[in-house]
Amino acid sequence: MSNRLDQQRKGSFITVEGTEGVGKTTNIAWIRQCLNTYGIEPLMSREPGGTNLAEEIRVLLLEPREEPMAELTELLLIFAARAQHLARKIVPALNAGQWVLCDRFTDATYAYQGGGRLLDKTTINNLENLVQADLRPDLVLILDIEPELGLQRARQRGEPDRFEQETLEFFRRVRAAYQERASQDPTRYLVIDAGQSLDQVQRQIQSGIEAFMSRRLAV
Ligand code: Z5A
Repeated sequence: MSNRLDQQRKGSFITVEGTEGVGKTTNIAWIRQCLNTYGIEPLMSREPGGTNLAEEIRVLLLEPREEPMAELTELLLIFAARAQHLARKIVPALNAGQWVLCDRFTDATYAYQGGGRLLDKTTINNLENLVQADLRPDLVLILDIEPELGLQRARQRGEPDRFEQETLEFFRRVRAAYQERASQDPTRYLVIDAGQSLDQVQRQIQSGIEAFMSRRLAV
C-alpha cells in the first residue's frame, strides 16, 4: 500500500502539537467544533496510535519499564506506528476526500526525539521521507506554554508515563524545537499562546482556523 497522496484530494490534514499539559485534549474538541461550522466533520486520530496495531506500539512507548528503551528503538517504534497509521487510516481517508485532525504527528518526533533526546535531525528526516513520502500536514497548530506551567497541569493527572518522567530541561528543548520548526514555515504552522485562559486560547485557535479556511477556499 502506498503512502502517496492522490493529487486531487480534497481533505486537509491538520495536526495539533505541544509539550506536556498544554491542553491538547481540551482544545482538539474545540478545533473540531470550529471545523464543524464549515460543515466539516474531521476523522479524529492520534499518535502514537490511531489503529489497533499502532495503539499496541503506543503502549510499548509510553509504559515505564525496568529495561531502559534505547533512543533509536524509541524512534523506530514511533515511525513503525506511523507507517501503520498512515497506511491503514490517514492516507485512505485523505484520498477519499475526508479531513483528518490528528493529536500529534511528525513534528512531535522532531521535538521529542530530535530536541528532547538530541537525536540527529537528518536521521529523522530520512525516516520521515521513507514513511511519509510527500505527505506533510497542511496546518500544524502548536500549543505553546512555559514547560513549568505545563508540567504543573500534567502532574495533576496521576501516574506519569515514560515521557512525563523527563526533566524540565528535556521539555525546554522540546519546546525550543517546536518553536524552531514553526519559525521556518509561518504559513503552515500556527503557534498559540496556551498559557492564557481557556477562553483566550480558544479565540486564538478560532481565528487561526478562520485564516486557514479563507486561504483554502481561495485556492
Ligand atoms: N511522542 C513522541 O515522543 N514522539 C512522537 O513522535 C509522538 C509522541 C507522536 C504521548 O503523547 C507521548 O508521546 C508524548 C510525546 C510522545 N509525551 N508525553 N507524555 P500524548 O499526546 O498522548 O500525551 P500528552 O502530551 O500527555 O497529551 P494530552 O493527554 O493531550 O494532555 P494535554 O495536552 O496536557 O491536554 P489536557 O489533558 O487537555 O490538559 C491538561 C490539563 O490542563 C487538564 O486538566 C485541562 O483541564 C487543563 N487545561 C487545559 N487548558 C487550560 C488552560 N488554558 N488553562 C488552564 N488549564 C487548562
